Parts: sequence; structure tokens; C-alpha cells
Amino acid sequence: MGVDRTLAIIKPDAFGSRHAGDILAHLEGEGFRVVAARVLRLTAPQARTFYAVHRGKPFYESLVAFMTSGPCMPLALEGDDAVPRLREVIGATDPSKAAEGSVRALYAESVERNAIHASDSEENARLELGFFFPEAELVDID
Ligand code: 3AN
Repeated sequence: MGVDRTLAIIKPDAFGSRHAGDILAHLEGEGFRVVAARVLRLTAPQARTFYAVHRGKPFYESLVAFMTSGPCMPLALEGDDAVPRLREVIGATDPSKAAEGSVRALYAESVERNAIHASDSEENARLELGFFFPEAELVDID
């Protein structure tokens, strides 16, 4: 275990319903520090690239449409054991199965409109952080 970084995205459902502040507070309350943040609207090519692992799945086109439907908020987060810890804090993909008190239990509407993304491995965290943030934009906290 060590301090490391991971990527979260507050998705268009949660950003549009003005829960970005609540979710940021929740993540900070769980010990994460924000080392970079943006607000942007993904283009279709960007969303397709970001979710390329899901290409061909039945929900892929709908996922791309949802992720491009409005602004979202990518966050670079730092914390102890950040990748697995953040997965735990956000809860299961399906909010009806997400642990009580997790971000998705609190703010997600459905399996697709599930409020937040989090990298699922250290390798993907590196790739996904690079997708949104040049190294120079990640601040040194200490
Ligand atoms: P997670 O976001 O928990 O890592 P993934 O990587 O399996 O889950 O799925 C990526 C995104 O695709 C989810 N956050 C969700 O928005 C969407 N998704 C996943 N599975 C489904 C599904 N069965 N039906 C609709 N959308 C889905």
C-alpha cells in the first residue's frame, strides 16, 4: 500500500443534477485529495476512445450517448491505495447493489446513469489520468 493516484469522473447525470459538490465532499471525507480537476463535455470520439473496452457490448452506443449528453468533471485523486479504495467508496456499477453510503447508492439513478466513474486498475488509472491531465497539471500537494 502507498499513496497513489487514480481517475474519477463525475458523470453527466450527477453533474447536471448539481451533485458535483456533494460528491467532492464525500470523496474528500473519505481521505482523497484532489490533485487536478476539469469541467468538460466529451465529444463522441473521446467517449468512444475512453470506453473502447466496451465496444461491441449492447450498452456501448447508449453509454457514449449518455457520456456526451452534458458536462462531466474528471478528477485526479490522490490517497492511500487510491485505485481499490476509490472503487470501494463509489460502490457497485448497479446502484441497487451498491453498498449503503457509497457514492452510487447515494447519487446514481441506474446502471448506466451511475454518477461516477473510477479507474479499475493501476494500469488503467495511468492511462485514464493521461487521457484528461498532462503530468504538469497534477499538483504536488506536499
Ligand atoms: P464501472 O463503471 O463500475 O467500472 P464498467 O466499466 O463495467 O463499470 O462499465 C462502464 C460504464 O458502462 C458504467 N459505469 C455504466 O455507465 C455503463 N454500463 C456498464 N454495464 C452496463 C449495463 N449492463 N447496462 C448499461 N450500462 C452499463
